[in-house]
Amino acid sequence: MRDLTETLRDWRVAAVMIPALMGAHPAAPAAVAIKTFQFGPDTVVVQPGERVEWRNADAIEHTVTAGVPDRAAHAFEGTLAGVGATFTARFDRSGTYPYFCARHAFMKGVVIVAAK
Ligand SMILES: [Cu+2]
Repeated sequence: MRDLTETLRDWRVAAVMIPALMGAHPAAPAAVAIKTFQFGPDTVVVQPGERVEWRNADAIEHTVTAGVPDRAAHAFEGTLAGVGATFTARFDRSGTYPYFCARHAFMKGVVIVAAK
């Protein structure tokens, strides 16, 4: 015969599992590597509400700065100090979001947010 503790434990497991099975967890962020002074890929396409994560593979500081050089938009801005540093931004509205590195203005990328 099952005791109360066992029944309660099963309910807790169900409470954790059901949202997971229903897809309640957000999608993993789209990944952009920053390596040898390049954003790779330099163009990512996500759906509204999704996130992009940049990860620095260089031993120097880069930034992910919204806008274009000399016209930073500041809608998102991350400073990635060295190897392994990450920055994540969530994009809720459809549109085209150019960005660049404020330390090395030749480094450019774009996030395209479009509903499927
Ligand atoms: Cu840079």
